[in-house]
Amino acid sequence: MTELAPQTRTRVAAQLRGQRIETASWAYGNSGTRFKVFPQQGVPRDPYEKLADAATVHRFTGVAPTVALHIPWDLVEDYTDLARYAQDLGVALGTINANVFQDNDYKLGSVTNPDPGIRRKAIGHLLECVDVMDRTGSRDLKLWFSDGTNYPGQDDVRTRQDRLAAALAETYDRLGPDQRMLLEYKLFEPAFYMTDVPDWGTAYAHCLTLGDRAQVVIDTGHHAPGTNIEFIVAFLLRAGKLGGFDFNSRFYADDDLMVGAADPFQLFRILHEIVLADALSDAGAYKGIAFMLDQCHNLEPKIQAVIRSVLNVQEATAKALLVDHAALKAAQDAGDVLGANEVIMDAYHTDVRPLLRSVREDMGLDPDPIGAYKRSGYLEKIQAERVGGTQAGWGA
Ligand code: LRH
Ligand code: MN
Ligand code: MN
Repeated sequence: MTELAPQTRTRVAAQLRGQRIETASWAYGNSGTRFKVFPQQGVPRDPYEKLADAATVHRFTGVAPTVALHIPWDLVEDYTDLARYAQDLGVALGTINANVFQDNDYKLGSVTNPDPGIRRKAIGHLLECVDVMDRTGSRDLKLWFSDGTNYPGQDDVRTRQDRLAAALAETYDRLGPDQRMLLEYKLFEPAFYMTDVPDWGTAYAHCLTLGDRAQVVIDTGHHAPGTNIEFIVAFLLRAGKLGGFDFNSRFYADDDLMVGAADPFQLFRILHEIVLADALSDAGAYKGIAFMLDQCHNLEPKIQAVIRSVLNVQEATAKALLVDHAALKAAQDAGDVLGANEVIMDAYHTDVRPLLRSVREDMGLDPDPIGAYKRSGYLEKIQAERVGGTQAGWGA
């Protein structure tokens, strides 16, 4: 790496130290495809053990202090106790993800179901999730609906939108003043003909109607191939409606692979828009973006994969922070197409790993989180300890 100017290093290092990435409880459990779940030894048997794994990721990376929960996958008797346990481990409970997609009743939809009784049940779950947030101190409720239809004519599109709007409004009204609703969209799957919240435009329109505390969440795996995701990021930032990310990688559909694995350049382009809008942390001009990982590690060792993902986000962020904004603006204003592109590519091609190693040393961490994790013996310990019981994971 060419030497960074001392002021640049200081500025970039401070922002990297302040970065926060939320990991997902379900990334630590067993998962797979609809064809097979390959179990791994040592995976958590309950939400408490998931927190212990998440705390391990934070211990080695220093930038992953919160854990997202999925209800009812992370069902416990006492959420106040779970929050206290998290605190003892040095982490906190983060986003609460509702789940209205795994009950037989939801075959024809949850909040958009033609049956009012089933819609009531689904809304009841969303309201219960806000009760959980009150106990865990979580700021964000994340809603993803698998609702949709498989065949033209199966149900009325506009009526379903009315039902969705009513459910969202009732849930939004239940939120406390410091709580937010994040609405996630997804192009298709499990519905194959029409999805009720298929894209950012639909999510944005509902959030606009609801109010300031309703914002859109972008899951990077939820678009048609070739979609310009960083455009969506820029548009929503400008509108004040970007609430967060579910980061992951995809080669084909919603693959939920490690973020930055399939297309590190795309991750960089997304983070470039974030940095341009001064939205990287709550210390910046645009506050409140939740940077979450929504991934499933089917083959690879889970904790190590989550650490790798955190490092991938850090590397893309460091590169985005190195873009010379003054040079970029000068090239743009001069209509210098290639010059402007070169500014972006220069930053992208910088090897930021030495910088990140030194940032970790400044934070009192091992400069090599994966090596340190492997040497720690944590995996061997949980493999020996966590025998028997039900292994919790995606869908458990
Ligand atoms: C849907 C989704 C949504 C769910 C998660 C498990 O594909 O991205 O965020 O909560 O997967
Ligand atoms: Mn998601
Ligand atoms: Mn998904």
